[in-house]
Amino acid sequence: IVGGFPAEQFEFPWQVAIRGERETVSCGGVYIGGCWVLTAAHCVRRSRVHVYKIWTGMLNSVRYNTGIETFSLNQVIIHGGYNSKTYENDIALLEMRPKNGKTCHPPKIVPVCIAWSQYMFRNGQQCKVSGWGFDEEFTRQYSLKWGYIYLMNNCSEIYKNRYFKGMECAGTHDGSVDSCKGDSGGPLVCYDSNNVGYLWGIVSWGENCGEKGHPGVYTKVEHYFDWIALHTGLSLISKY
Ligand code: 4AZ
Repeated sequence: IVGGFPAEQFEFPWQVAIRGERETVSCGGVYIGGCWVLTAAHCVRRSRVHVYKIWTGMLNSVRYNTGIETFSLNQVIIHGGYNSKTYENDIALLEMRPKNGKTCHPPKIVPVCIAWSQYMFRNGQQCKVSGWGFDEEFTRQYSLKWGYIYLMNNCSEIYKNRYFKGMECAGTHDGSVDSCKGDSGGPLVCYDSNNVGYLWGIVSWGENCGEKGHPGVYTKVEHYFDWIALHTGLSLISKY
């Protein structure tokens, strides 16, 4: 995260870390209930299901803290329309393996609500993005950070033929707060008038980080509501 603030443990209780074969945080992810985590498709490969680990309750990726639980995966579901060149449909579901008959729902880990309508939030809405990715000095972060960014509706002009349906832009006017390398797969959460958070985006791509005029691009979760409901079987809030 470029700019922003250090997070406290469980401040973003749906934020998870994905660790790959190199025992570092490779991506973020979002707990949505049951044994299910949402992330970016470009973070995972179906064939690597056995190497990934999900870490919940983690604050600092090099300093161990109590409250961490780790899960192996049963399944990686990558969206059928994912295009690794254009990052269209950059969304994947990870199914965690419940540990010795227990659940996938450790104490203090809370599933995020999924946005179900394109009308819930509009241009200029303030939202929070979080992750363990690079900061403004392009330095790897070990402790979770978060920042305020704003939904933007001008990205079809900014990114032209690289901006597709199912993508959403967010940033700040001066680029001082942004997601960056390593934040991919993590949550962009917007808050309604009752201060209930809804998952609106998944960190996907952008031209560099923290650059004025180049907001971050997010997978627009609402666009994939039916796909998520179908593959997880979770009873998400009714769409109608
Ligand atoms: C990346 O490389 C990346 N500023 C993630 C987010 C953004 C840029 C790059 C958005 O994973």
